[in-house]
Amino acid sequence: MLSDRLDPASLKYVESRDPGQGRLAPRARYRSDAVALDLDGAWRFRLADSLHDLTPDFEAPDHDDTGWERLPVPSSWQMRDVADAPRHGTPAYTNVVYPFPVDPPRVPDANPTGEYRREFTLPPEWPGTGRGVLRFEGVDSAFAVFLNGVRLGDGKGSRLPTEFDATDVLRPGRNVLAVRVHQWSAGSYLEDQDMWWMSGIFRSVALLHRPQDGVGDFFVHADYDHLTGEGTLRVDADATGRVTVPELGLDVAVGERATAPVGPWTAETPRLYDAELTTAGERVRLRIGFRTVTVSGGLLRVNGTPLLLRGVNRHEWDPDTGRTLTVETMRQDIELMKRHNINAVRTSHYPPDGRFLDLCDELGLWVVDECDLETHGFHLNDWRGNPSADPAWREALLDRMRRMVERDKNHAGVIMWSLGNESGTGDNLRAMADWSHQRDPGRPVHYEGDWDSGYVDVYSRMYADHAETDRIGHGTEDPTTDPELDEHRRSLPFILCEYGHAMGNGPGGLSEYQRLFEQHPRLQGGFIWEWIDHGVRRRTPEGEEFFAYGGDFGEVVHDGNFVADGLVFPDRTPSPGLIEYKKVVEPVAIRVDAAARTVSVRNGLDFAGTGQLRFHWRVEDEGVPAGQGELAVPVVAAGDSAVVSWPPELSGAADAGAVGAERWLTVSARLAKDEPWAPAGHEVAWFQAALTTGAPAPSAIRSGAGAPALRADGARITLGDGVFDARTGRLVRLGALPVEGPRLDVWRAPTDNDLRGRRGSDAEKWRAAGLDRLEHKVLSVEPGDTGLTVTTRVAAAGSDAALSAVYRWSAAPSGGDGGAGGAGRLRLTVEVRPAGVWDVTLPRLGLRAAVPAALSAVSWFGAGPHEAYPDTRAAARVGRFASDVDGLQTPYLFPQENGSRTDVRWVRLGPAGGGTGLRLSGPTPFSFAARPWTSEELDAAAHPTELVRGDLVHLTLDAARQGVGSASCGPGVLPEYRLLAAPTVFTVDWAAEEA
Ligand code: IPT
Repeated sequence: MLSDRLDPASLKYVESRDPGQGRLAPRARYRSDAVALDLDGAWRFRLADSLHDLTPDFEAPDHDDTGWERLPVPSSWQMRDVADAPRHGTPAYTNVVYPFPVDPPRVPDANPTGEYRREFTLPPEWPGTGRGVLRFEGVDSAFAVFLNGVRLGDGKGSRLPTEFDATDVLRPGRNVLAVRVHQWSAGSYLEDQDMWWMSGIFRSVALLHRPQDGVGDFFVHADYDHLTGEGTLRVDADATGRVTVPELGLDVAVGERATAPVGPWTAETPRLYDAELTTAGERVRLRIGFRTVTVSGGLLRVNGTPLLLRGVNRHEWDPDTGRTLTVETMRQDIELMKRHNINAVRTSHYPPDGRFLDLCDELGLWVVDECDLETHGFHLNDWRGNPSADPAWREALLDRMRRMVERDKNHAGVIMWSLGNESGTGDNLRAMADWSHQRDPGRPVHYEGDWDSGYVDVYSRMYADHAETDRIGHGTEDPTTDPELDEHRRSLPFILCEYGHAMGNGPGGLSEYQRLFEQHPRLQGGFIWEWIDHGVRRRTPEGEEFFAYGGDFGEVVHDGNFVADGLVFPDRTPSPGLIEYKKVVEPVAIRVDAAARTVSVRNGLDFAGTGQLRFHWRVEDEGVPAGQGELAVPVVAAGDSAVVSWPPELSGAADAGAVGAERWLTVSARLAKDEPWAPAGHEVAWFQAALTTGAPAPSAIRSGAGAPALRADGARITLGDGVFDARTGRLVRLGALPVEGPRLDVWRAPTDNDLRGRRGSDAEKWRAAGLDRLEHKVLSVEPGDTGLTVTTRVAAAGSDAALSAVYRWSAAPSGGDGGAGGAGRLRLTVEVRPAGVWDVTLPRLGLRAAVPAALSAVSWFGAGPHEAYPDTRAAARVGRFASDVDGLQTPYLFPQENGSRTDVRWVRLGPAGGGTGLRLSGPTPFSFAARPWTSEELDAAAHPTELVRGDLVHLTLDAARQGVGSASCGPGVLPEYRLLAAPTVFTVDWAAEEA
């Protein structure tokens, strides 16, 4: 029962649309010389299961809380001990669906409520005059604040600051602050972002002294005129004072305009000027970046120049602390982004911790700052009652917009305001846009959810496929639903605020998007969905770590691993998708003309020249270094190109003696000196050109004289080094190596992209066709004079469609024919021919085989070092690489096809310490994967910890693979990367080899 000493009316705010009572007007976040008391740290904490279970008088200064546990502030209470034994509920994940009945503004009776208490003493330097303000940077989702037993007010809007005036109740000595935080509130209806539901005081708390005659709020207007090179500064404030910019010799009154020649701020050249705003009572430190954002001539411009956004959507995430991040983690995110050629962030889908924006200003990222608003779950109820369209919610929505804009308005990096995400349509959104335009005409407004785009300044969409994006680029998109808006929308620049869904293996098709962005001026780039996998670090009872996703906490309603769709893993290890994106968006395009002996460099940056880069060349013969040096390239201005001739050393290396091996030239652009976000030598862009194609591979192994004869005796057939099972025709031994011989294989453990799709998933079709359960019928095993021919029919139960597979084995003469592994090389040529009706694509077309697990050391000459698939191929470079089998696995949170290396000329697997290994090579490059488990085991596992190493290494060797696409949310595999069943012949040579 509700404690009889608690007046139910005192809890009304929980289910009220009202954004808060007793709050101060929103204002900028800044640092000044005013005294501030950090209230982060260990607070006393008790979790009540519901409002019926609250502690009476918990706010009373003398309430005995000694029995309460201590919880860190900031944190989310569900993350407490989450790895082993969560103490206070658990995180719960849903994407769109509300995890409670949709009955706004009411929320469930089971409303976990945290009771927080802490004491503090005013520091000796606390002045006797002025005011005291309690500032909460973020509390999820509604809260009431009591100081010394007095209620100061309440608030909502989890990812936005709230301030209360504490002056009248502050005491010189001991003060007791008590905060009640509710998991669910009316505000929860506005916070249906695709992420874990978590609660608590998850951002910092401070008591700020507000001096008499101090600064309240101020707005820095710092424009840049690209025609004159002049900056214009005007700082508006609600106090009189002066603004000084020593470096510019500026000293002006608040509200007064001043101009000076300045270096502009851009994400590529994040020039900030230290400045000070001084009033009679306070000195505020400013960092000013001069830049002007406009939409003009149909383009989004900064300082007159149209931008190309190479962006990501960033949620705040840490696998151990959830949405509470340290400033080091924020910096790490930005450094990682900058190192991967990312130049823009959309703060999906709420304003980030303010310190993140300080760092974006400092290190240089374009920011689309998004309001804490998403009502996506109303979509599942046909948008009935959507707060965006209900006047009763107008104030709540406007309040959120105001609080974001007021907090973040002084950041040079913020170039657009976003109203929120996936909140349908409605006049409240228009009201937010109108307010923003009036308050800050200097920043365009973004919102994706209203495709008619009546009140926004850019046309924004998510997951539009390549064909539609191309039409938008041409300006030939379908008209708006409201014909009156069509002209307006056609005049707008276009961005893909989400694309390239980075869930699991992928996303595929990024290069094709980038080509469109580069081709059509109207397409100003986009933001990959998303930066990081929101996996929660947990441990199995055996102590093995894994990253949990939706459902792992027993949630009744959840969206599984859809929360794991980032370019970095939860621990911020880059995924192959990030490496691919880095290459696809590299800002400098290097090309080689081997015939003309030149290198061309095109600078794709929007502002900066290539002065910070040094160019370097390297020649390799079959991956072995054969020369390197610097390449003198003049500074290329943004948008310009230069062509330079090869230096004599490079020509020399290119011409050096006939090698009989493939010779490749790699040219790379690297940082000339340390930058704040990466050390000197960091590679920004690269290009490879083949200088020779190598010696032609032997097209056939000679038969006849010298070729080892085939011997058939009973159960075994021997051919050269190979021993075959006479009934199945499968290779069982190669020299001293036991082998589970190759056989046709088309299955892959479906990727997240295979498993989903707008028009049914590929994986469903594949399973329906039985591709995961093909049976191999041996039709004949025919030993011949010089070889063995095995004819099979491969088909699934219930189907008359089949793949006919004929395996032709031949042997190299002992002593070798010059090819590697000549001691006993076997050549296998496989002829595959589809029979019957094949109306599904194939995941892959190739072979599977297995060798003892001791063969764990892998080296290859081919593309690498990362996995690469036909449509995620841009970042893989040709070279010689080595790894152990474990290192070849990509640990996607949900196990799936991964780790396949492409364009492989040869691969060797051997024992770690040396000894007999297996060498596979072919006249045409192939792809390979080597795993401690089979594709079927990979397919069956839900977490990497469920995969068990056996005593074999399982190999897949592919002549062809289907691409991966981005169908988990977005377009599937592009037609050119779909793999159709077709007659195919491929050859792989097998040799046991000493190393
Ligand atoms: C889109 C959401 O904006 C984003 O938050 C995320 O959920 C993403 O999808 C998928 O991971 S909305 C979707 C209906 C396109």
